[in-house]
Amino acid sequence: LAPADESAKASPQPNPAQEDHHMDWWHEAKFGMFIHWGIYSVVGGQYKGQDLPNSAEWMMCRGKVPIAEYSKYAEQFNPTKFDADNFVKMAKDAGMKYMVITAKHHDGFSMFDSVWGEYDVFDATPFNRDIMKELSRACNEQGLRFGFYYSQAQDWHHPGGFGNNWDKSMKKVSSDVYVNEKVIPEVKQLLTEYGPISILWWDTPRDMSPEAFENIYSLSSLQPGIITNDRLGKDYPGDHKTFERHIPDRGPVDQAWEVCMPISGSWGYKKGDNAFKSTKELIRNLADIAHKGGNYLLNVSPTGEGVILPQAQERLKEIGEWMRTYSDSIYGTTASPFKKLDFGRCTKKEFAKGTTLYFHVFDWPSDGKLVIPGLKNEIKQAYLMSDWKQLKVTQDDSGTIISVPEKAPNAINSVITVEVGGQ
Ligand code: JFZ
Repeated sequence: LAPADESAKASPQPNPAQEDHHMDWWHEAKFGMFIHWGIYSVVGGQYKGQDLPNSAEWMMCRGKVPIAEYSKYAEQFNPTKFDADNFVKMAKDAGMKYMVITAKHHDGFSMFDSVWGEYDVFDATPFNRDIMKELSRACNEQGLRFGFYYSQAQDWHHPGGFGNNWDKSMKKVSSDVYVNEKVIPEVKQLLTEYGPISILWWDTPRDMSPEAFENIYSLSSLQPGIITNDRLGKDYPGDHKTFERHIPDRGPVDQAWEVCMPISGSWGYKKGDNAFKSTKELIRNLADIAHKGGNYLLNVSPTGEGVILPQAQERLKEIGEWMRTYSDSIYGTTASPFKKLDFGRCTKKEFAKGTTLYFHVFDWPSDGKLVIPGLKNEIKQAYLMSDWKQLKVTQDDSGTIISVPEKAPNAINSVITVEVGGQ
């Protein structure tokens, strides 16, 4: 048995001067799954059988659907094919390290057994299950970080929520009423009854009273170390900046950031959506974002039956196959020291013994020479990440030239690992 004073020594006292490490896992992770799922998924962007442009999760607003009518979609929401373990496994197999799902989107429908009332998946649908609870459990069991998307301002169902200006039967109340009776209790519930929650993904900022902001903001302390995005309100930058759909030319250097993007054309399930990005585009996006120092939050859209479409599954599987060989060039990397490389991208890791650069080669050189302009550091070794085959390196005034085999090991992105000396 350890003497009492020994165990006291073993647990260090918190030191305020210590660095803040709560984002470490997120920076290490680089890649997550976003999920938009709700009762709108039943109709897939259609209203009265007609396609509504730009709808899916925005269907209620785009169609100016009265609350009483929209609520009825809950009666059709019965995703009997949903399997939380399967969703989580799909994310993990793709190499994703976290999952963020719509606990409540702008339509105001709660995808958990809400303390606020009955307008939720447990009470208002034939499904009668708490989807957030099932996913939280599955994520914890399989070792995936779990987080909630929560629409804190827009709520087209609550009379104090923002956004619904079409349902004239609504007797509006102040947004404080909405925040106090719905947002605060629901978010409190999500952060206390659903196990460890790693991310709170707010969407979208609107003017509310300063008290409302403060009260909502302070809830995050219920899950120490939770990470929040920058969409609570303009005075609340959160832990990271969110870029929407498009990858910035250059990532901010003084701030953590993430690109969220749907795998297809739409966030929520949209019938007939054929705008699926190719596996090539997705893998190269991941490399591009990592090159610029950000994270990639890639969205999938389950159907009303609880199915992630085969097109999405196939792409996730193919990304996973690439990741099984190349994930070391993604996880835990930081931004490229090169602004632009004609052949592709670069990511970087610092080790005690030196720096490793990962060159993501999109365009494989036809003459067997990969030229890296400006790289004049000592090269300790260079090898193909796919089979560790050592590569011959020469250097001259302009930079480094790596001799590579004729054929690219991977048609989408072949990574060459280069260990260098110096900074
Ligand atoms: C929001 C939602 O309205 C949308 O349905 C989806 O959930 C998406 C992830 O987030 O849409 C936004 C919010 C902010 C911007 C763009 C779309 N923006 O700041 O550019």
